[in-house]
Amino acid sequence: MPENEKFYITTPIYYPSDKLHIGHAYCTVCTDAMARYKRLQGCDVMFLTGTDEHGQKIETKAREAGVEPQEFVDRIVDGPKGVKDLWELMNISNDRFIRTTDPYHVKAIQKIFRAMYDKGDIYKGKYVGKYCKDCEAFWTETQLVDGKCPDCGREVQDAEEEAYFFRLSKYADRIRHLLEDTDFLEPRSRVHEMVNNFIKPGLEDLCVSRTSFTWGVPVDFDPGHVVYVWVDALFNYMTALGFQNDQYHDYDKYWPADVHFVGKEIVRFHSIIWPAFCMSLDLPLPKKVYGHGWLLLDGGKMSKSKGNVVDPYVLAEKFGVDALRFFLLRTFPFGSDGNFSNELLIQTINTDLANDLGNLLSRTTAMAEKYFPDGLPADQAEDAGKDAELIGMASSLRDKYEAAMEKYQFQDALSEIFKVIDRANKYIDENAPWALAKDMEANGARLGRVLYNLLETLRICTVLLSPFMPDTAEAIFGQLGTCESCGGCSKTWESAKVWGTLTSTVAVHKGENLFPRIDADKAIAELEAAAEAAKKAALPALEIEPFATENVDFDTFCKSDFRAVKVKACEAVKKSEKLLKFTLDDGTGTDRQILSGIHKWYEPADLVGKTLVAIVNLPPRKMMGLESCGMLLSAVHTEKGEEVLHLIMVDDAIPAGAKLC
Ligand code: ME8
Repeated sequence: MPENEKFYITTPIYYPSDKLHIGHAYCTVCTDAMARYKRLQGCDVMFLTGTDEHGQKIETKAREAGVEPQEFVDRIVDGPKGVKDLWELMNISNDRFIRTTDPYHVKAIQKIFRAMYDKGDIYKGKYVGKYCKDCEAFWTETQLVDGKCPDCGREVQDAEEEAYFFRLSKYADRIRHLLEDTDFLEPRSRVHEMVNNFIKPGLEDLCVSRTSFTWGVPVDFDPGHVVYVWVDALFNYMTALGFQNDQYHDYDKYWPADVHFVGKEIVRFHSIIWPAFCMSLDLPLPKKVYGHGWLLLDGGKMSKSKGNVVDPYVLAEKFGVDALRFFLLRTFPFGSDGNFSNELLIQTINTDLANDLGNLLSRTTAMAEKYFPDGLPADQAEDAGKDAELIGMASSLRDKYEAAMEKYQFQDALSEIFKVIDRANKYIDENAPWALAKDMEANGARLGRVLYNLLETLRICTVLLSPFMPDTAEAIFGQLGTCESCGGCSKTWESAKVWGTLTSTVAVHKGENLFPRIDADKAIAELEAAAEAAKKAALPALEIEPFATENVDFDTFCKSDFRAVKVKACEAVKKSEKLLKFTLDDGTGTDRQILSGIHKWYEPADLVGKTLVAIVNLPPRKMMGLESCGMLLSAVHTEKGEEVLHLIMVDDAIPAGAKLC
């Protein structure tokens, strides 16, 4: 029992993004479940998250938005539906939130950079190589894949500038030993990736300063240089505890971190570069880095730039935050990639929560309330033959759950809980409480015991579910009548292993249905409509075609004969959805017929009498069997992704046939 043991856990610090998606929420929800589990065990937990706010990418985005970088990040971190809002929505219980623009962090980074320089691990040189702006990562030619960034597949830029370097190569052997001979990095598959892709080809020194932009921590002893964003970012795990600053005073208590949870694409930074920085300063290494997989959508990584993101706000509003948290933790093995789909989300909610847990809870509480409205009877009759298996499973659940949680296998921990829930549902059918209730005198004591066993099983499961669905767990405890007399002792970690903790004469309070079944077809249609609307809303309000880059000479231009024409008649062409047939007065005395594909924007009757502009010396062409002699001019642009067209209408005072030049 790790009571009062310290446990320090972190998420990566997020790039401020105006569109954090369910993939981002995944890592933080998993970290939160782990932190809550450790608190349940009685640990003294420090759970840190935050934002990584410096770097060229942010500087560029701020410039595009027409604001200063600080204003830009403030808006995204603190603003409506910003990073902090999202964590509040997802019920994230972080103890601390660091922003790398916090002044205490900035000053600490300057001291840290200087300390590594004084030690001789940072030296001045010249950087020649490639840089991925999106990943804020430097690459050598040989590390590129098809000439592109090996992490995100985007184009890289040539980079050449005076820069400071960190002697990463010096630590290669120690890092290799750390990776191969200890369980510092998990899951194990990530160790092979790191050793084969980075260590074996030879670790090169790392460029740790930039001069081509200014949005970063200035190197205080060399103006013009800013500290490479990953130095700034990685040390957040220490500065947030008070390392090299007086803002906090928990460094001695919590460092080294027990585990850093990080996505697989940033394992390199956390398992090679980060321990090397710690080694350079002779600081204890974090105990573990766990590289989790990605949530994929249609087989690809969710990312805003690909436009395939899933909005956690929409899902949480529709299904509830706890159901969403539960889905993320229950469905995807933490170390591997998983495919997100709305169908899977709804199926998981319906199967596990509505059917299995929901049914167990509502059947048990409904029967307990109906048969024993004032509480279960004190006199209860055991039937060891019928009860032993359920009691055995519920009593041994905590150990199995703990074994899975200690390996960060949230899916397995939940699976163990649901095996017990499943068994309890069968127990109801086997013991048919409704049949026992027919003769209360003969069977009342047995019925009392059956219901007690079910309530006690539910209580144990709920204690262990609480790190995953904190609010729901409280609501279930309320319905079970847990802790009304004991003052909290039946919700504890200790009590999850002690069968019989619930007061035997407990009175339940059947409440609202916590897990209503979702109509999958309806919900999916609504989600798709919401996604479509969001996609549209994200499109630029107005788009105009790029201007022609090739010049046209004056004589060629003058060959086009533009004339004012008056609409004498206009009708839709039969069997065509697009075409309108115009009969036009072009001033020659002979009617001119022009066909134009504009029915989407105009009703024929509305155009009669209008003065339009036509180019009249195009060769005639046939459309739907009808001849078109010329073309009407219109203006086109795109609005929220939709093409919009306006016919060019000119002053009616202009006579038919007048030449436009
Ligand atoms: O990497 N599935 O920040 P970030 C699962 N600032 N996880 C995902 C995901 C997906 N589809 N998309 C993103 C950074 N993530 C750095 C970290 S730490 C010192 C600096 C995860 O905002 C991603 O893997 O790009 C990472 O762990 C986290 O979200 C933050 O990503």
